[in-house]
Amino acid sequence: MPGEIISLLVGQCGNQIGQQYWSRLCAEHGISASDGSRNADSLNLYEQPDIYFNLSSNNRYTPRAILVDLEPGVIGKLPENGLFNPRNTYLSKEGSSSGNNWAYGYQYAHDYSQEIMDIIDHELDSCDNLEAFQLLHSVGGGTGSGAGSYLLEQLNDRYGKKLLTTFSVFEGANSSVVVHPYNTVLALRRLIEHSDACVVFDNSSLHNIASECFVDTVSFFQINELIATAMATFSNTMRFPNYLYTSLSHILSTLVPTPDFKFLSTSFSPFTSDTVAGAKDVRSSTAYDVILKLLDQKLQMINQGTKSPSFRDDLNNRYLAVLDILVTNDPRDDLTTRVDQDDIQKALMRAHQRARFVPWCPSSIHLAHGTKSPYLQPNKNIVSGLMIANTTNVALLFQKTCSQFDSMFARKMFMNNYTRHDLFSLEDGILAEFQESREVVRSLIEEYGSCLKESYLDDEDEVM
Ligand SMILES: Nc1nc2c(ncn2[C@@H]2O[C@H](COP(=O)(O)OP(=O)(O)OP(=O)(O)O)[C@@H](O)[C@H]2O)c(=O)[nH]1
Ligand SMILES: [Mg+2]
Repeated sequence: MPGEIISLLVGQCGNQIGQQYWSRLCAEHGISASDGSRNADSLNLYEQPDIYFNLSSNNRYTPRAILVDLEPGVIGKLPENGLFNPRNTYLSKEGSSSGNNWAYGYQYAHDYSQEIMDIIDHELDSCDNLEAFQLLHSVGGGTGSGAGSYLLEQLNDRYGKKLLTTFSVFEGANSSVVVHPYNTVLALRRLIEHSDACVVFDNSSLHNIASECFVDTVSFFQINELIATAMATFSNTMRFPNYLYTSLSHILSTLVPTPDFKFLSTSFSPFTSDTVAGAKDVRSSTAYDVILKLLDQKLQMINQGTKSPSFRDDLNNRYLAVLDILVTNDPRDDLTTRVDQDDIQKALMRAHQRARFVPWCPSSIHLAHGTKSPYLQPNKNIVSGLMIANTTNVALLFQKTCSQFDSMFARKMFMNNYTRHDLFSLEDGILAEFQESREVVRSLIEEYGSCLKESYLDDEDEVM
């Protein structure tokens, strides 16, 4: 069996996304989302739910997930829910949020790190061969951002040989969190320094995509449905293994060419009522349509719709690596859904002509064949697909956040909120923290700029 993956759901956003993600995994594996039970008759030989679920002695599937928050709003209600393990939840003693303060979240996780790490260690005991940790969080608030940052440092320190991945939600254009540029830059430094891969979502783009594909007005629930669908398709080839991309390390070895360029974006098509509840109906889609549609920048969950003053056209969507996961009914069950290989070849040829890669990377789009869960309604007219792209677009997102950071930091706005915590109580200490984090992000953006050059790899040789 491929190695297990333990997820850390931190803060409101991380927990809300996590709960929708596991509802989806339950549906895809015929597991009851209310108590983790599963009808033994429904066991399918090909699936591997154990990567994400622990099967207990009483035949219940429990998510390999640890839920952390400082306020009880989201996870306080969980004991009523029989799916998650109540021993895997950590709620703050004070019961109040960090108030969108990265330093508060970071300090809190530092002070109570032993209790949180004990929960993680306990969960590890139920794994035979842990492959990865994955952090689900937002970077603009305080808990997911600050406590998430501290936990990443700790996990890297203690389990550095395991993969550390994140699903990180960035603020939208109309954010209600005024200090989100500070929290984001401080968290981004930890993602850069301590993770192996980060899948980035941007709430503005998700909002735009959701308003196109849902019948109702857009809420976080719907946005999270899109994220959960992308995440579930990301792990499809591990949970319904074929012969390729059956482990996270295999997927990442295709997508992450160097440790610097580990930020990934996703696009999905089509979101239909087949894939998410409440979405508009689409009658049919073919592999050909999907492969080409996935290159549409409007579908990118970090699309830079509005250009900021610092927008650099040269950084606009140059790929370093692309993996498409096409999902169809299982051909072992339904021979009529075999996708036409000629169709795929033709689409890939066109896609290769359209996609712009950086000059030193092989410009090839990798393709994996995913399997639609046998527990979901089969629909042989629909092929859906996820594109996971390593693209320079993330640098534009970081650059936009940095410009907002710079204009606030130049006036030292809201800084006193960050000095109220022991670890950062000295003004020099917090200033250094801000400046160093900003410098780490600046240097990454510069690296994205350099990687556009034909001579990028030769320049690296000179440095060495
Ligand atoms: N996509 C998505 N974004 C969310 C969700 N909940 C919150 N966010 C975004 O994340 C940002 C801040 O994060 P929260 O996750 O609420 O904050 P937190 O981690 O709980 O930290 P506190 O400041 O301590 O409450 C918000 O401004 C929202 O834009 C969610 O369910 N889905
Ligand atoms: Mg909160």
